[in-house]
Amino acid sequence: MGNAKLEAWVAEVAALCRPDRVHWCDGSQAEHDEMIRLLVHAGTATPLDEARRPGSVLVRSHPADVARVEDRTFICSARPEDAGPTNNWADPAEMKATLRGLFDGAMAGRTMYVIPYSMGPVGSPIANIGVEVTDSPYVVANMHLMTRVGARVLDALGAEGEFVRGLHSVGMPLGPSDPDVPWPHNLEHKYITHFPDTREIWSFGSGYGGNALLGKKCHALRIASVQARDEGWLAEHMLILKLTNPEGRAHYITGAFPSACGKTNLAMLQPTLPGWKVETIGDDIAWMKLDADGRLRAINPEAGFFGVAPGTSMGSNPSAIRTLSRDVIYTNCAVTADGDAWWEGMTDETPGGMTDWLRRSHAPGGTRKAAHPNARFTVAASQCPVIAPEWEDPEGVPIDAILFGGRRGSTIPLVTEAFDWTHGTFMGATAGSETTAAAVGAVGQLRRDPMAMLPFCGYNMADYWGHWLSFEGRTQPSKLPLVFFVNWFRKGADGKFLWPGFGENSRVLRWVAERIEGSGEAVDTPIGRLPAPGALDTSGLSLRDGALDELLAVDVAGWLDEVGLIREHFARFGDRLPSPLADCVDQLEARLRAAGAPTGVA
Ligand code: SAT
Ligand code: MN
Repeated sequence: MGNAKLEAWVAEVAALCRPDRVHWCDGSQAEHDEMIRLLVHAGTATPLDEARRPGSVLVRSHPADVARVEDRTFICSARPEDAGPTNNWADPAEMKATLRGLFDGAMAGRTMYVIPYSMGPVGSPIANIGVEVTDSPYVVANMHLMTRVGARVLDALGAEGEFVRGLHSVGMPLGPSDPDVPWPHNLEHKYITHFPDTREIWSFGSGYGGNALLGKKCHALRIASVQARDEGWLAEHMLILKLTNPEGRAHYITGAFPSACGKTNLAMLQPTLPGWKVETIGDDIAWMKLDADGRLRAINPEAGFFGVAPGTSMGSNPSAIRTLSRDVIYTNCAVTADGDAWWEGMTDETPGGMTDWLRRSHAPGGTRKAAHPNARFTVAASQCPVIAPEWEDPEGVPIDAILFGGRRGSTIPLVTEAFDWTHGTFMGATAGSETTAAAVGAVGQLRRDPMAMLPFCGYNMADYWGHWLSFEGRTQPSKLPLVFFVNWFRKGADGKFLWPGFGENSRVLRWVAERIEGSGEAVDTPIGRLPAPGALDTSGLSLRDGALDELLAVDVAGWLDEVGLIREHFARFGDRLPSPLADCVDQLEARLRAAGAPTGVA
């Protein structure tokens, strides 16, 4: 028996978009193979060498459609203040009228695919169902890998179940004699729109990544953050990892970092500390609910990785490289003369005879990059050699610690523990990071990216902080995870990174685990708890002279500047700012002034 609401909605969007055909996706291998065949036939995808990368293709997008478009992303809640100052707001009725005009006949000459998907293991109490309707076989093939698609989802939905409605079109209808192009999209009109009150997503004009794979940022973060607010849980831009110490005791840790700041690398980290082990639960999104015992349990709502390719190598992330051995969709990478994918940082030497992501022949040694900086791989998480056995546990895993972080060249120490949940929320709310190529726009500029959710929070960010703060009253505070702020990207006066990062980050994870267990030593400082001298395991690590002191010092002058920036950031939210956060910044400043004053003590 079908779901009448789903059938009615599909009929309605088909009448609006007027595709040539409607195809209900079953998520089968045969269907996936057919999508890949269509992409190759259309010139969108090129098969890679079957011996080197079995079952894998390289897709090249249009150069004007390579990343999320934040300035074309809208939250269409009833009132502008519901979306808040960090989102683009549009009136829902007006936006619907605009979109209906754009979607009218938008799928002519194309097939409309109906993709029933589950975010999270099918049937998990934390999972949620969505249906994406799209005219892009590239989207279908990616959704096959990134979500759970097919008949079992419709079974779980049942006759009465509710689902998030996602309508997507590349926005390029074809007349009867129009030839298709390799990467159909709409140069003039791009809209990534969310209607949180009705749990709808309408996305027009882009075929790339988070603009088009609607289960990911649009559903699992922007719509889900609103559902989570309404229902008392958390939908976060976080990796989830399992850390096991040499004695076999395991802890689960989440980490919120902006796009392209190393979430995938941290989730798959190979510890340099002997006997320690990291296994992956997720690399981008965590949904967390309080269980009957009052602990936060997390699932990874996704089934695959849509990871940044550049910089991924056997040195930086060997587990990712092994994950990518077969059945991968590469997007905007270069292709080598022998039919393999390549990107900057994959190998020390740039191979000769490559074709770049724009199909030009690539000369090594030039300044031109062979792969786009936001080139991506799409691959099933089950292929990851360090995926944790419990990664699909429908109950989720209990979270012991939350890490916030960003790319900060100065001021912010390697690791700082929050005094308590409220202070941890303050740390997340004030996180700053230098921008990356994951979104269209300038790269390397400092912006506040609270909880790494700046582009992904579906409602007023100040209310979202209030929601975070509310967890202290929803359970015993001692059952909540510890909160830390980490910064792998600190630079010295010479502009070089002070910390080696990657596998060496296990030293920070070790201290986090010891803090969870109550054995690790910390000192209270004005900004939070820092590792006590000697508490961070640096055995066998060669750092430059003074680097560790710099990484773990409180730069009072730098922090007083930071306080000014935090005040500016908070001022954007007016009286919507929760008062505990205003108190936190006052207290931080008072502690810094006391420490900085000649007679003061830290
Ligand atoms: O393009 S995505 O939004 O899916 C990836 C990212 O920016 O994190
Ligand atoms: Mn992300």
